[in-house]
Amino acid sequence: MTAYYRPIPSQDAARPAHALTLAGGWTWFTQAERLTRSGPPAIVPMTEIPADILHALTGPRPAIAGTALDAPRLMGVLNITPDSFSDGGRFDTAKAARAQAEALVTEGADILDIGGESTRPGADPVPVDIEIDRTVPVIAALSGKIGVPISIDTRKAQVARAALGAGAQILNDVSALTHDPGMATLAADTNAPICLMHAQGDPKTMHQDPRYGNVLLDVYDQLAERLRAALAAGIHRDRIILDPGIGFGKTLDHNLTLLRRLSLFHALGCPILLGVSRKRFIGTIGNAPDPQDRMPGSVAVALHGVSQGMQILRVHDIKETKQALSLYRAVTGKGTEA
Ligand code: HH2
Repeated sequence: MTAYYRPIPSQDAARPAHALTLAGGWTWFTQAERLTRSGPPAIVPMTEIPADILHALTGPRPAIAGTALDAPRLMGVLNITPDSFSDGGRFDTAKAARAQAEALVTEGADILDIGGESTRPGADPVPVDIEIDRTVPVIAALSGKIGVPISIDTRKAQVARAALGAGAQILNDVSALTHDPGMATLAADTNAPICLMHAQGDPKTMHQDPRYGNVLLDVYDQLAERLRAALAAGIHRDRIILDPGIGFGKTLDHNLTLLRRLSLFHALGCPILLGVSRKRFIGTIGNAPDPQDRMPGSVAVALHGVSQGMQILRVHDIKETKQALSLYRAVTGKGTEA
């Protein structure tokens, strides 16, 4: 019976001398929750965590495109699309997109994530040339001038290659190399850091009755499998970010089950990215049908992600999240610099 070990993270000021630092970050742990597919969870001391998992849990995460991950970092979302679920049509001219990019950086984004294809449930795929036309001129205009790395949110190697050519430094593939095999080769050849996100199904159909045996452990196993595939393709471990893919082929209950035990994903030994900003479950629980009204709920869940040690938060509302994060960091005692 495979056992999974989820560190129980704490930021309490009363840190025991023997506590271990989680992933070189801002949380510590002395215990783990041992999870299996058949029995109830059990809380075990860290001495019962197998050595290889302990190594994965405690190793500091290397910087990504020059961005250190020993503190939570904010990735600002910029969708240059007519149909993204929350900002579609707002930044779909090059001028508006550039202005928004500059605003996000001024407000405190550490990374800018630029996308030209909506992946919201039910979205239609966008042809490569259109995705390139939307994103590449904006990336070219911003690159080297905004002081933070740009990531390209695409599933397609041709788009990713053009974006890297224009100055993007990070790849964000919501299909985790399954949509276009060329992505793996591109990431391996260019050494560009890449985010591999879990999704069940593709955006067009993923919301139609998604099912899991055990959503937490299934997503964990599938991300572990994607990580192995990336390593086998020659992508260096230091260049890989993993993401449980909140909202991608998941019901409200699936999302909540994942969010409650996010720290499990640190056992994969890579930095974790969390994208919850303005997503549907926030509207459902927070009684906010309009995505524009979901900022407070998004900030609340982002801070929960920080308490679980998530290194990168993908958010639309940088200014508000930055303020919340600064205060959260100040009162939880690990400096005020984040
Ligand atoms: N979510 C969205 C898009 N890309 N990438 C990662 N790594 N993780 C996420 O959770 C994620 C993502 C969906 O949000 P958004 O970009 O705002 O909307 P749309 O796909 O409609 O453009």
